Amino acid sequence: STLDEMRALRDETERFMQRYKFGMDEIITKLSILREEFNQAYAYNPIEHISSRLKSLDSVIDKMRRKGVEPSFDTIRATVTDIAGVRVTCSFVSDAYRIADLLTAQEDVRVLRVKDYIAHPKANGYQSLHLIVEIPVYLSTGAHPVAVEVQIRTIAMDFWASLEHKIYYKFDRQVPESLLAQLTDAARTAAELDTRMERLHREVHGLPREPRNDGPVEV
Ligand code: 0O2
Repeated sequence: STLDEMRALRDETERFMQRYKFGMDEIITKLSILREEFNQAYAYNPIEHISSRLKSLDSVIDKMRRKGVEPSFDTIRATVTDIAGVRVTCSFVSDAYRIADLLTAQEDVRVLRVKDYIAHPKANGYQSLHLIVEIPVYLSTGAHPVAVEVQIRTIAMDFWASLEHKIYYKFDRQVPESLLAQLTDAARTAAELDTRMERLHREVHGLPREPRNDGPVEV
């Protein structure tokens, strides 16, 4: 009956979304372990904060519409790689790359895509290191690979991005020119603060003035 079909679809949707939640949980555990271990081993904390969110089904469908793709479980799986999202806030830019390196070096983590908006900021000034990774989730039916988007950024980048995000939605994606210019300018100030803070930190710890620069660059 139609009712049975509706129930079946509901159950399939729940199963579909649940896998992303599990993938997110796996990544959060990995990051939390790194964070705790760093604290114990080096009395140093490269991670300030970890947050996560599961994209709502509504936002997933909106995104599919914007991309002009007909939503189905298969097309969503193939096109929306940020259903599971984990955000890592670090104090310093070098920590962002260090966390990315440590996570992607793990055997069960497969890198699908790297978007380095730190080395190559977006036109509006947005900076962040995005990793789309795939991780196996072990269910009663076996291992299922799940894509998780990991956004790694500094506190300054995060501060900027959260305000920009609010403004973007307040103006329904049509931000007035003058505000855009001020935002881009503020992004420059944030990037400059990051550079100064990193220098200070390195000076205090007797490290070379410039950090190594061999992080991911693909955009
Ligand atoms: P929300 O509301 O945060 O979920 P692609 O995946 O390649 O088709 P997409 O999704 O634009 O294209 O990829 P990208 O550029 O990596 O952006 C993914 C996410 O990064 C966004 O998710 C935002 O969270 C964040 N982001 C990207 N650009 C900006 C920006 O200019 N400002 C801010 N504040 N955040 C940004 P969503 O789904 O677009 O939005």
